[in-house]
Amino acid sequence: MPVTLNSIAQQGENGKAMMPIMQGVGRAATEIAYLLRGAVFRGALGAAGGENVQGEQQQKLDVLSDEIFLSEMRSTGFVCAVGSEEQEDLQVIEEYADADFLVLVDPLDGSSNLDVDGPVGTIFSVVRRKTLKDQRPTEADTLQAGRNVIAAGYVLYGPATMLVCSVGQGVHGFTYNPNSARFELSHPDMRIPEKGGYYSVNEANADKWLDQLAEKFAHMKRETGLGMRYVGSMVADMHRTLLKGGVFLYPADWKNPNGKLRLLYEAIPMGFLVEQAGGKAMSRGCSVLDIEPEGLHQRVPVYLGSSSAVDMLV
Ligand code: AFP
Repeated sequence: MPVTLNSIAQQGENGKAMMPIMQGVGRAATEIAYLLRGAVFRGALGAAGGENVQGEQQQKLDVLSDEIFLSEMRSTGFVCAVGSEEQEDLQVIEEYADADFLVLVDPLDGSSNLDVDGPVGTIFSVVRRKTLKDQRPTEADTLQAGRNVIAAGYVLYGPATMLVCSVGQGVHGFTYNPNSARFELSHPDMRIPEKGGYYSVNEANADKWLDQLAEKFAHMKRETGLGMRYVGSMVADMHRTLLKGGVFLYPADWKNPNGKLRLLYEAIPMGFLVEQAGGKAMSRGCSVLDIEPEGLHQRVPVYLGSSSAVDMLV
């Protein structure tokens, strides 16, 4: 009998809620994967015509994936609000505004890869609300350090669709089986190898890096002998880093003094997974999970991966 999402989601004290939430993520993943496969035939590729709150051009598929994810979180009955990279404000789910959990999501990360049929992903995390149940959830509920995260994960839309997640008891990878129409456990207890693997960074920015990174980076390359891979889609680059080892980084540079990646939507969920897989997740001088968020769309430099490689860079 294949091990399905529920058996992992139910571990821990929030199991009753994490089962429907993880199932909701699984349904959203299946719908988004289907949408991506047929996008070119339905005129769904290309720009939507608007910008998201970061001033980045939204793709039609960004907008559609965001709608799918919100709708699936609504259907769980356990989520009072969703914070999305594609939305300026918190989306309160009015019917369940007294529910205990909030979900933060980047519905379609790496969407600039869509034009070249490259891999993209969905990244999410779950926190418990801070406001009382009879109050309306607010942005303050989402501004919680990564140490408060209850569950996090990502979906990788690659040759197979994979859902990799953790409820704080290790990291487990599920692959969508089209025959059973289920996510089945394919990569139990993922651990980042301490040695080997690749470094993954947009090295074209090296001459602009801050924090004396260029010297530390050259040292790390010499000491570790790591090979190099970079897709430019965080989920794909992090999935490889989790499986093969090495380090993924998006550091600060003089054009992006806080790096490019969003604390709540990218850094914290991935940092949570990396620490659960035995690796290290650092920003400037501290763990990504110890940063107290100040805004929904805040950016931070990130260094994620095998401890020894990360240590040489921070
Ligand atoms: P897009 O969603 O605009 O493609 O950005 C993807 C991303 O946020 C993240 O997935 C990548 O790791 C990073 O940006 C790549 O950024 P560069 O293109 O600057 O290397």
